[in-house]
Amino acid sequence: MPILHRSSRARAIAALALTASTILAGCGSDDTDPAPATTATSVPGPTGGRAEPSAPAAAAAVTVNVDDMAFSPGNVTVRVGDTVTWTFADSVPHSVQGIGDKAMGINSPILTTGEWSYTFTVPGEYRYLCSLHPDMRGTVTVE
Ligand SMILES: [Cu+2]
Repeated sequence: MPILHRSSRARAIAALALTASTILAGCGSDDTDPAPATTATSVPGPTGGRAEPSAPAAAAAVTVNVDDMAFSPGNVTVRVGDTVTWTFADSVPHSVQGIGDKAMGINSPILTTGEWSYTFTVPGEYRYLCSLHPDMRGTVTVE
């Protein structure tokens, strides 16, 4: 028992000493350079690679025309991070509405003119239709 007491007390003293030295070191570096260390940790690795969805360099814009009661091209293939823009130019209004849970975010207003964009961040196949003309369908494949 006394041995245990002694060792735990020694441990406590050691912990105190560590804490004290840490505080001292902290105080000392507060005046000098804590900011550069923080900045260094937040810098992302330069070798991101293709798997990084946040790499904006490869992002592309793809346009789908909404005209003559059809989406054209009806099937487009994009890469993660790419934005698809639907351009509405028909004499009747249309919309772009995703099919299924996965495509829930694809949900444009009903438009006759103008455009609507959606950026794809998750790979997969996204099917969509026009809510007013369900025969109008298209697919976006995200690689
Ligand atoms: Cu339509």
